[in-house]
Amino acid sequence: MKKYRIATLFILVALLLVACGGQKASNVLNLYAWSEYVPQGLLDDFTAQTGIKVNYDTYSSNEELLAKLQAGASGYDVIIPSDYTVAIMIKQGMLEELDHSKIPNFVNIDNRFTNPDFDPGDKYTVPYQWGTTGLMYDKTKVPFEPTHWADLWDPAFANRLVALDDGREIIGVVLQTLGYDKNTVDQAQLEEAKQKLLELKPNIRLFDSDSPHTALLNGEAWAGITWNGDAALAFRENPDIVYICPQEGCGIWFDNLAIPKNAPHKDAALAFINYVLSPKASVMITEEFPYSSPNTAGLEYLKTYDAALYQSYMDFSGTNPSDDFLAHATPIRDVGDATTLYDRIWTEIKGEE
Ligand code: SPD
Repeated sequence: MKKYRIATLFILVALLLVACGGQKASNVLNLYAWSEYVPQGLLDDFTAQTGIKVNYDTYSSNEELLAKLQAGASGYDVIIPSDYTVAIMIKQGMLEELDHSKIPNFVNIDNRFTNPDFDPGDKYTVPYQWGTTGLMYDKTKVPFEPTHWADLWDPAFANRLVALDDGREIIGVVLQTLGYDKNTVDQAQLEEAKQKLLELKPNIRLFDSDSPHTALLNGEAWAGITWNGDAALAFRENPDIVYICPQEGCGIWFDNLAIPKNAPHKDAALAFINYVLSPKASVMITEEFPYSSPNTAGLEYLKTYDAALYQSYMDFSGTNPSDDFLAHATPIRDVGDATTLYDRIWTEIKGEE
């Protein structure tokens, strides 16, 4: 009789496992994402809804993310790479294909941001936030109104600039200042950019990609090369902050949710990605980290949830850039083997600190 009961129990457990696809549902998710980018409230709400605990580990650049995964870090379930890094990761087989049947909230994404050139068919990624890389300044501090990147070389900015701690972004800005393609692979142009960047260094007080707006707000810096979301955060605190796309052209980028190859908790990763694409999560993101949102349903929800916040999102050049603003915005691209050249130049520039 006892043997019979054990056998029955064994069969029941086996049936349950088959019903669950042969795997136990994950109760943990390891997120590796940009610092200052995913609200803690969002993570807590996801945990409350699903019982899945989220561990949030951070990076400050695409290069840091890529290097860590290429070095073999394997415990992560969800990452947020930008456009050109997605292209590299797809090329190197570093991403899992997404099961779109588990991401019904994908319909919330504005179709201007689906099927991007770096991931045709949205096979590996879904949009998280997008934005620009522009020039932010405090109009009460700067001695003249900057309109060009070239203005940042003015001695009036000595030790008064904050710059992103991001080689591709900053070398890209210098290439744009020189009138070159920001994705050039021409060695002579890159060497010239390095010299030009060395000339800017006396004006750079600090490199900071995590919270560059802090230096503007506390008066340490008067202007900076920064992402739109940092400018929006600064503008919320201080309406004298201005954010422009300089006449040589600014940057444009698209950050995306993705699952690294062999992620240990793929079911939790898909549940998380679907949750992040919900209108509620989208509003939490825009409230705390106001980059530009690709989520139409989220922006629609924001209108009724917080009309004042929606209006400030719509009115600010950083969050809702006009066509004019974007006319000369250029994305960073995968430059293949020339990446090592960009990396070397950046290391040498930083080594000068
Ligand atoms: N603090 C989060 C910043 C995220 C910015 N991602 C943009 C990368 C563009 N190269």
